[in-house]
Amino acid sequence: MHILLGSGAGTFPTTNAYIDGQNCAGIARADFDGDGIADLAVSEAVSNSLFLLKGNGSGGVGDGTFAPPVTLSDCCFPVHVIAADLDGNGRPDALTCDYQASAVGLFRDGCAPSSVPACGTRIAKPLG
Ligand SMILES: [Ca+2]
Ligand SMILES: [Ca+2]
Repeated sequence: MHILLGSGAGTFPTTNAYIDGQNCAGIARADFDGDGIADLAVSEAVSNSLFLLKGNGSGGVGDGTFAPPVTLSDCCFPVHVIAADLDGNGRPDALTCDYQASAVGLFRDGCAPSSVPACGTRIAKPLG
């Protein structure tokens, strides 16, 4: 996954690589750790992973760069990810669409230190 930062003049002079040599399938943007700066959740189907990248910056303002990815284990070819607060606790959760399991995987509260249940634990929700 590469992020091309725009110049504001229709060009993208800076490219930052974060996840090389993988098959990134989906990206969701949310402030998963509650510091006011946008973070990313990236689904990677072939390695059965969900990557979380914490946005860099200070004072709640991001600088367009991200910390190295933290890998969370998914099981079944996650091909898409969305961010939404599914349990209504005010913190975004990540929901993956797991192709090989015909299920969705729920990662609650974006791997924040105070997450309950444990950070990065996938909760399978079979479809049908
Ligand atoms: Ca954040
Ligand atoms: Ca939540």
